[in-house]
Amino acid sequence: MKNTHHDIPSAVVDALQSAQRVVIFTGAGVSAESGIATFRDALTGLWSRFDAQALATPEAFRAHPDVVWGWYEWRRAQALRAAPNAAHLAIAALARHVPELLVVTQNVDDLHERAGSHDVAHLHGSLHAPRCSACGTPQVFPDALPQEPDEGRRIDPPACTACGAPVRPGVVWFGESLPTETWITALRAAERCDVLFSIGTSALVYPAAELPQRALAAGATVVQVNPVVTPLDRYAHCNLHGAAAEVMPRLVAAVSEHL
Ligand code: BV8
Ligand code: ZN
Repeated sequence: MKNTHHDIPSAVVDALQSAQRVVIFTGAGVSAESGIATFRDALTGLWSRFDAQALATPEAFRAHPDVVWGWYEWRRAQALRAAPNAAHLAIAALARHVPELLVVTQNVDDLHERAGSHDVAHLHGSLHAPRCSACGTPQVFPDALPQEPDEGRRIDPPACTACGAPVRPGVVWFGESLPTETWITALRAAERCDVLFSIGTSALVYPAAELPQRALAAGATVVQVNPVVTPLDRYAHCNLHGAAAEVMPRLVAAVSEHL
């Protein structure tokens, strides 16, 4: 049941039909068709001289708070302007055909929620949950940005409403631990599920990239959706090489036809 391009293999449909528990593991590729640059493409303009992995770190925020805060505010503005795409909507629809479905995302946008997914675990935090870098107090920002940050704009982070220290994005940076509760929930779901989909992720960032391996080890069917080959291709039961916004609606159509 290896690589297919356009039709959905019946074995995938059958696995979904008989599944009690499904995990949908997503990365930046699922938001690509909403116009949100994937992590590596998000470095344009001023940030092009930085490497994403170098910029998404506590050290970079300490050294260049205005560059890092400007980058995240530009990404937050992108996310606020974006709309869920057919992949997000199909994933939300799939939950209606499966007894238990959990979305585990590495993305920091809220497009899964806006598409109607209810159970979403954010392994790497959210652009929409800024907090104080010192006392951790959550900061509430108006959704409409004060000014549309253009690419490369440096913006000084605001001061914490409680202690005055710089506010930071509510995301997990490289070198930072994932939120413990969320990680345990994701790990348990991967080890108990019947089917795990890995959609739009380069499967390079750990520990998140461990989830498909944990599901495989526990005997689940693992299906990957990605236009390109990733390190997961050789382990997945099926690799659907296509864009998520094309593949996922066809998959949900196939599942609902057979019901
Ligand atoms: C931790 C939030 C330690 C921030 C992110 C050496 C070996 C192994 C591990 C390490 C190592 N050195 C360091 C590490 C650890 C490190 C790590 O894994 N580094 C990697 C790069 C080697 N991990 C960490 O630091 C993690 N923490 O380990 O803590 C620790 C332990 C205990 C106690 C204390 C500390 C924290 C990692 C979290 C980092 N934060 N995001 C932000 O968003 O700014 S990760 C970030 O990069 C994204 O969230 C994403 O997960 C990841 C990759 O970004 P992209 O490539 O853009 O996105 P993605 O991977 O999803 O790829 C896009 C894919 O979509 C592509 O495959 C593309 O083909 C596909 N696609 C494109 N279009 C479509 C599509 N697919 C479908 N349809 C389409 N239309
Ligand atoms: Zn504070």
